[in-house]
Amino acid sequence: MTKGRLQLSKSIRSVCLAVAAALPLANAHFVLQIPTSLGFSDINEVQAPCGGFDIASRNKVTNWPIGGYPIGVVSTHPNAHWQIRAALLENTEEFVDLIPNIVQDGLGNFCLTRVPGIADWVGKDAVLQVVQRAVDGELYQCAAIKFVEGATASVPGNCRNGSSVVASIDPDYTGPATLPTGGSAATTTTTGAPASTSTGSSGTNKSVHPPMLGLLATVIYLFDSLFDLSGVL
Ligand SMILES: [Cu+2]
Repeated sequence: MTKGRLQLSKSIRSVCLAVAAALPLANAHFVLQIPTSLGFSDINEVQAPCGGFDIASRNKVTNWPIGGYPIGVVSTHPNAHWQIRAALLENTEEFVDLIPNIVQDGLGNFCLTRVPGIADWVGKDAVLQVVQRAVDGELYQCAAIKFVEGATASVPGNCRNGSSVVASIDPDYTGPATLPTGGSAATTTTTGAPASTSTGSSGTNKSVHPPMLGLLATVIYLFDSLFDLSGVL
């Protein structure tokens, strides 16, 4: 490695290396742990769409109930912006948001307990893409998935939140994603009991129009603030 390259690399990595020492995954920007990813490469994670891995790889396919499946990551970046998307394998040019974008503070484990599937895609080969935008720019990890009928999947014990992790829906999000009923699903609770909120109506996913999102994010944020989640965050 040349001196110039080394210095560039050092400056890019300085922030996440500073905190990586405290985490089991040294040097990693972020690692998708749940569901099983297509693979992780620290160096190639900046490459869209899947961090350097073949988007068509189907070595381990996760069945993803429409009712929701957990996403668990470990991040070494303190201020991260997350985009959770999926594409059909037959059309990997077109990713669709599964939930509104998430903003997250804090380091370490981060768990979204209940990310809904796309009912129209049941039975088709699909790819989950998790995009993190943070200090190192955009980073990518993918997983081979297939949406299936069914209620919310259980959350494994290793899908959890670091003690300092706080997350909420990005108030600037204006995209088309639907929000799961009982909005706390899109935030960071790891218990299996995301109580219904004022946003809940039916058991199906609810379309949220852009003007609603700011209010909704506020509601969810307040909702979470009202409850003592210190034991599960
Ligand atoms: Cu990094």
